[in-house]
Amino acid sequence: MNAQQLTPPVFVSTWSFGQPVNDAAVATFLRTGQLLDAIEQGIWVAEADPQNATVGLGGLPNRAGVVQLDACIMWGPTHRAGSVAALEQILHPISVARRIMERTPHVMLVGRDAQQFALEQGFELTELLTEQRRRQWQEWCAEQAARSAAGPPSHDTITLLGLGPTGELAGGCSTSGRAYKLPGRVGDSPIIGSGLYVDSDVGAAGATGWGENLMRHCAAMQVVQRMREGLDPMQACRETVARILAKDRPTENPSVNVLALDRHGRWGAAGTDPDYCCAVASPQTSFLAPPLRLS
Ligand code: SD4
Repeated sequence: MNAQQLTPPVFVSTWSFGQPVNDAAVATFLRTGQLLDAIEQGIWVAEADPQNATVGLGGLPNRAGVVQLDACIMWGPTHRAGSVAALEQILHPISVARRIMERTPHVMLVGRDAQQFALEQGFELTELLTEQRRRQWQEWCAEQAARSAAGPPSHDTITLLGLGPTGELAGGCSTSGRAYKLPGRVGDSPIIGSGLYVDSDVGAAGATGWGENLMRHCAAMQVVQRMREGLDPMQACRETVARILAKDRPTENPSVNVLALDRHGRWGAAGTDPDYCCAVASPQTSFLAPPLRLS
């Protein structure tokens, strides 16, 4: 499959639930003309959806029954970034990440101190563990008592990349992380260069899947680096996943999935999850596309 190209503004995001996220991003961009607003408000859609078990409200909790969220945002033109990890009881971690980027000299805040920062910035506490997820967690706990081996974890992240008409690039990423993770565990998603990387000279890339298998390889940075060397986004994604597979020699699906958008409006995606797909949108079109599948 060859790389596709769209006229900006263009947005690409992970998984089928990326489609309403993209649509919100396009609508926000048409209304405000601000790419960062489009990224932030697009991601709000996934964060506020209680049916989404892997992002924000209604995300599956850690093994102590607490929803801990990771998110980051990156603005290509200034190469600035903001990130938050293990954040509890805040509905929109992507917005906290943006405040960190725009209002502090830092890139990343974590845990209780990140929550305190959010409260000082006017965010409110929200219970993110829904009754449905509490029941699922309790069932998981009962199964763990009966069988000591852990079942397959669920993992999906919303990663949204955007290109504006003047060539500006931005990206954001938000997740509740691996279901039933150890308290305090942080995955790839808030790590700049692992879950997300944006370089306006080249393009943007993001990752989704098993964070431990993505962050050991700086997956997003690898994709951008390959685009810098001349590969198109689809080739850069394929080469990155292939390199990770070659290095790790996995015996089972390592859940390594990546997504890219370059400064010309070309996009690409590749991954190992059978149901991984990417959502693509501009004011003219909105569709789901199958990525290159590797195993
Ligand atoms: C993590 N990569 O915490 C994230 C979660 C995820 O799809 O699901 N990504 O490991």
